[in-house]
This record gives sequence, C-alpha cells and structure tokens, in this order.
Amino acid sequence: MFVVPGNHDYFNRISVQTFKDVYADFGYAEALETDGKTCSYTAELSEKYRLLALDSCKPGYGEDGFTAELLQWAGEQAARAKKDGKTLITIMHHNFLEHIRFQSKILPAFIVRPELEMKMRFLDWGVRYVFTGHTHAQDIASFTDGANRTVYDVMTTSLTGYPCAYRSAVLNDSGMDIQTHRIDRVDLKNLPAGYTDELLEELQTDLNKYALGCFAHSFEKKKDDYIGEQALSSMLKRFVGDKAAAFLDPFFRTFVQTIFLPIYEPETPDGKCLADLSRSLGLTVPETAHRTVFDLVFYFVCVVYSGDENLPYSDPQILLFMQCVYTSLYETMRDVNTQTRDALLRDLRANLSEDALPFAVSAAGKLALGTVKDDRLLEMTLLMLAPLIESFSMDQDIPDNDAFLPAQSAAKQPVLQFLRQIFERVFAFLQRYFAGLARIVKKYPLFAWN
Ligand SMILES: [Ca+2]
Ligand SMILES: [Ca+2]
Ligand SMILES: [Fe+2]
Repeated sequence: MFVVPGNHDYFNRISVQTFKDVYADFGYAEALETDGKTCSYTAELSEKYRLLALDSCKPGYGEDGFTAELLQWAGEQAARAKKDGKTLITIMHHNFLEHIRFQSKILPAFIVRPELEMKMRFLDWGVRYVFTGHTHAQDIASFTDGANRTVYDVMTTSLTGYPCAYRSAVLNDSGMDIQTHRIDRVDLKNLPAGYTDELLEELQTDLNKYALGCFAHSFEKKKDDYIGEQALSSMLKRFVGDKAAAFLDPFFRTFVQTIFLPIYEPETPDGKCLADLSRSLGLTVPETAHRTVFDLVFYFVCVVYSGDENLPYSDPQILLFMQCVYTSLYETMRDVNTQTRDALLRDLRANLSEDALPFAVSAAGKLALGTVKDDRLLEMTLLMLAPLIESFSMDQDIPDNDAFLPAQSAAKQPVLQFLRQIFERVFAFLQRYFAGLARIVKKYPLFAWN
C-alpha cells in the first residue's frame, strides 16, 4: 500500500519527517528516492511501472503547495525512470485537470495552480495516469495536446464521505481498466463510543443513506462558504471582474434569500414562496421533490459527486434554478436605471465568452424560462448561470466511474482522413496509369506479353 498526504494529514504541528515515520510501512521504507523537503517519493510497482507519489500540499492550507523545486525534483525522477526503462504512474492529492468546467474559477483551491504547466510536464515525462482526490468526487478527466499525447486525471472520492467509493485499476499493455466500488457497511466493533442505536442500525443497513445524511448536514453547516453572498460574489468576480461583480452585490443578497424560500407554499400566511414570485412574473414553476432551491443546489452537488452526471438543459430542476435567479434579478433590478443595466449587460457579455458557454446562446437556454417580459434580464440570467450550468449539468468527457483508459491514443481523425485522401489519390493515379498502359498495350501490340 502506498500513501501520499492530503491537506488534512499534516499541519504545522506534524512535520514532513513525522509523516514519513508514521507511514514508513506505506511507501517511505521501500521508497527508491524520497524528496527531503516534502513527502514525495518514488517506488517500484512492477518490472515496467514505477510510482511517482507527489506531495502537492501546503501545510495548513487547502490550496496546493507546488513549488518550482518540487517540479524540478519530479523532473529528475522522470529522467531517471526513462533511463531505467520504467513508466511512471502518479498519485497526488490535488487535482491537476479541471473536473468540472471552470473548476479553477469555481473551486480554485482544488486544482494545482500551474495547471497548464503541469499538463505539459506530465506529458513530457511520459505520465499517462494520475490519481487524485481532494474534491471528494468521482470523475475522470483527460487532456490531449496537439501532438496527440493524452494524460488522465482519475479523481476518487473520500472513503468516509458520500458516495463512499473506491476504485480498482487493472493495468496491462493495452490500457487501464477502472472499476468503481462502493462501501456498503462498516465494521461496528471498530467505532468509538457515542453512536445511538438508530445510527448504528443505519450504518449497518444503509451506509450510503447515512453518508448522504452526513453530507447534507455538513453542506447546511457550511452553506455560507459555498453559496453565501460573499462566496458567490467573489466567484463572479473571478469570471467578470470586480466592477461588474460589484453592481451585482444587491442581487446576491436577494438571491441568497430566495434560495431558502419554500418553493411551492409559503410557511406562514404572510410569508413568500418562489412559486408566487414566479407567477407574478408570468412564469410557472415546474414540479420537483425539492422543498427549497438550496435543497436543489445540494442535489446538483450530489449528482456531480457521484459522477457520470447527465442533466439535459431542459431538466425541470435546471429550469427551477433559472427561475430563482431570474426572479431575484427582477427584484433587484426593478429600481436600477436602464443605463446601469445596459452597462452591466455589456460587462457580462464582454467577460463571459459566449463560445465557451453554449448554454447561454442555445435555443434551449433561451426557451427554458418560457416567455419573459424582460429580454435584458433573460440574457443576464443566461450569462450568469451558464458557467454553473455548463459545469454541473453534463459531463461530456470520459465516463467517471467505470472506464477503460487506453495506453495509446487512437490516431486523430484528421490524420486518418489525410492518410485516406493520400491513399485515394495514389490509388486513382495508379488506376489511370494502368488504364493508360493497357490502352498503349492495345495500340502497340509490340509491348504485349505473350
Ligand atoms: Ca463528472
Ligand atoms: Ca468526466
Ligand atoms: Fe483535501
């Protein structure tokens, strides 16, 4: 068994050396080479493969701690592996490819900062498979460069958090076969005291339900970190810049309130609900099982965590989320003058490239809300939501749970087409040549074989 530290494994009070001592039997004792400054090491996996375990952490922080020195050390290991005729397989805590679109803007602390540089380095080092964690979600992503070299980032969830999955990977010359398995029960005798009978029962009969309950609880507890006014506003800043985002601060205040409104029925006789707000704007809320839009957001997160997410743009839950944004924008922008609105829309258009956001310009996106009176607000809603919808609704990359990752990239289609074209031309030329030759032969019997 080989380990590599995550950001919660060693803080300032636990040194790099302590970690290596504690986990001596899990990589460090049999390491081929160990980095002195971090917990990175290499170890032999088989005759053909060597492990490159990279410590991507910055003690005491959630974000990555990759340094130029560590990259250099890893480069030296890659050179040595090449000399020794070994192929490297990498494990590290932080993701190095985006697992949802715009991950470096939406969740910047989960991906290594020198993202592009890392991609190129791994390709140059001949690394094809990298296993990562940190985000606690199931996803496989890939990157292929212009020379048709591919590297995969296989991200796996935490064992102790929803969806409690682990992977098996079988590697041979043709590629890596990845299967996902879920833990469905735990050994109760190793649990500390303090669990109620009810919890023990659930742990034993339905671990997944138990884990989902814990996840919902912690999501609720940390709601301000994920979808609080501050969190949303600073996320938008990373997309559209400070000026446009500042205009939208009142919107976030309203939006965060609307998220927690009941969707269908007010809780008190003079309370509000999303259905009433939408109805006053001529919209009908679709039916879902969710009580609030906050519950809906949690549902989207669970879908992405489990992997293989596939929510079409027309899904009623996406529509509901759009209505929540639209009604909040309507509330906030009612008293804002046309000039300011136009300036804001210009900023949004300029900063959110429409090419990168097919949802914002798709007919499905425009129609999803139904007929709305205010076209400007519709466009704002689409532009602001597109990055999130693009990121959380559909995964068009590699399957996330069970996948076969080939060892060699298939020849690129354009290359194949080019070769076929050349072949066809040569073939056509030969045909003409032999047809001509046959005519000559007929004309001048001297040339005929007999
Ligand atoms: Ca995914
Ligand atoms: Ca994927
Ligand atoms: Fe982590």
